[in-house]
Amino acid sequence: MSASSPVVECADILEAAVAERRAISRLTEKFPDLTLEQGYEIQALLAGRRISRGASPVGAKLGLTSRAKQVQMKCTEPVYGRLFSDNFHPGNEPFEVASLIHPRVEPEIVFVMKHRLAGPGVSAADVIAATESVCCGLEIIDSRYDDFSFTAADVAADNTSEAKVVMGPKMVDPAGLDLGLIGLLLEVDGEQVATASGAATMGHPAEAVAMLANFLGARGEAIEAGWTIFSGGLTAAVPLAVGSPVTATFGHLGSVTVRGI
Ligand code: OOG
Ligand code: MG
Repeated sequence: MSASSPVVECADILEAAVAERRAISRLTEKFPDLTLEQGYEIQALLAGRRISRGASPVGAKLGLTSRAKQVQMKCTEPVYGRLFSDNFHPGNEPFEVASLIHPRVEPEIVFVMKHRLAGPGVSAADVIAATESVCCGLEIIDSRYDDFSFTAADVAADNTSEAKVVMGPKMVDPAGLDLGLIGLLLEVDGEQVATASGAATMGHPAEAVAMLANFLGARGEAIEAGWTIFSGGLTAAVPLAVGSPVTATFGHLGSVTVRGI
C-alpha cells in the first residue's frame, strides 16, 4: 500500500463512526476514486484490528445478492463481509435499537458449513455437499453512511453494513430440500410486508455461497469448515423500530423474530 493510499484514513473514519454511533458521508465523497478493491482492503484492515482486540472470525455474509436489495440500495454489485463471534444475537432476546445508528432487518437463508470451500470453480452443488445444515435468519444491518447511501466500494469498506445476525432455532439438512423454492413471509408487527422465495438470491441461495467461495478463493482466502454464512437478504430490508417485532417465516425452516426495545 502506497503512502498516499486512502485505505488507512478510511478505516480510521469508519472505526470512529462505529465507536461514536454516528452516520457519516460516504467515503467516495471524499475519495471519489476509491475502488472496490480498496474497499475490501479497508474491510480487511478493520477485520485485522478487530481480531487483535479479541474477536474471532466465524463466518461471512453476502450482500446485494437479490434484485429487491439491489433496487432498494441502488447498487447492483454483489458484495461480501465478515462475521465475527460478537456479531451473533440470540433469537429469544430483545434487541436494543438505540445501540445502533439506524438499524434495518432483512430475512436470509443461513448455511453452516462442514467442509472448507475455496474457488475457483465452486458450484452450488459443491456448496450443498459442503453444508452441515441450513436455518432461517434475520440480519440486523446498520450502515455507517447517511441514509444507507453508498457505492459498492463504500459498502465493502463498511463490512457490508454488518451489525448483528440472528439465527432461527431449527437446523435442517439441506439434502432433499430445494432451497430455491422455499417460501418466505416477512411480517412487521404481525402485518405482512413482503413475500419471496429462496430463488430471490441469484436463483438459489447456494449460488450466492458458491460466488462467495469463488470471490474468496481469488484472494487466497476460503470459506472455512464450521463457518456460518448469511446468503443475502431475500427482500428489501425494513427499519427496526422499538416495539414492532420483525418476523420471517420460511417453508421447512421455521421462523425467527427480532424484537426491538
Ligand atoms: C448492505 C448490506 C447488504 C444483504 O443481505 O443484501 C446485505 C446494505 O444493504 O446496507 O447484507
Ligand atoms: Mg444481509
